[in-house]
Amino acid sequence: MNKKNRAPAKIRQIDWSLCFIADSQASGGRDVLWLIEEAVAGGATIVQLRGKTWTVRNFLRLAVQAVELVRPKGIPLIINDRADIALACRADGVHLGQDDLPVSEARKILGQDRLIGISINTPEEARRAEEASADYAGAGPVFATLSKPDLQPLLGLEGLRRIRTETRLPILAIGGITLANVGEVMAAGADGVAVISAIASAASPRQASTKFIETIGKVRKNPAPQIA
Ligand code: TZP
Repeated sequence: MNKKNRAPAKIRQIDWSLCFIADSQASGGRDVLWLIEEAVAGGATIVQLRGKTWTVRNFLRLAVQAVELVRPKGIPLIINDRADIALACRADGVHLGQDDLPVSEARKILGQDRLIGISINTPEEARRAEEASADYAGAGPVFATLSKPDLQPLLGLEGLRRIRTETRLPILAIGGITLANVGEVMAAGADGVAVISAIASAASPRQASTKFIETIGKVRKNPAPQIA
């Protein structure tokens, strides 16, 4: 951290384990609010709303409903890309891509108390995210995924480990994360994972979330020994 050694209170309170990304294109005809409800009931600790194909009005309408749904449960709701929508629906933060508003500009809009996350793909972007005082980084894509067409180079576990050494920001690993690989992703140094399809397309999104949480809990209890 470039400012203080101690993370600000808003970060210390957050459980980064499992971010369910409710995506306008990956709901498979299922109701997005139902998916959020199920993922949270199963144990998702953060929800992000990602509405690349929604009109601003529809995005805002759903965002207001999503905030109403998750706030009583103490789960943070993050809006993808749009700081204006995050402010209007009183979300807990915004998640930015490298081509969106710079973190410093989003901070002017959202202030210090809301979360600002940024997508990163390289160690250099990890360093810049920290310098810009982002609150967390979404590192990916770790593995191949159909959920984001304009894909950058895959990080793989090695790339994720490298990024881990470059920043002390909380890292949410993203891209192709499944129940089969979440253990090794966490062992590579992620603080949590961000997941679209492995939850949204699961027969039971609630059960899928629970299994993610269980596996993440096991890795935290029994971390693989570090090789010096
Ligand atoms: N950013 C990098 S990969 C990705 C995003 C939004 C898509 C992740 O979706 P999935 O289905 O969990 O692989």
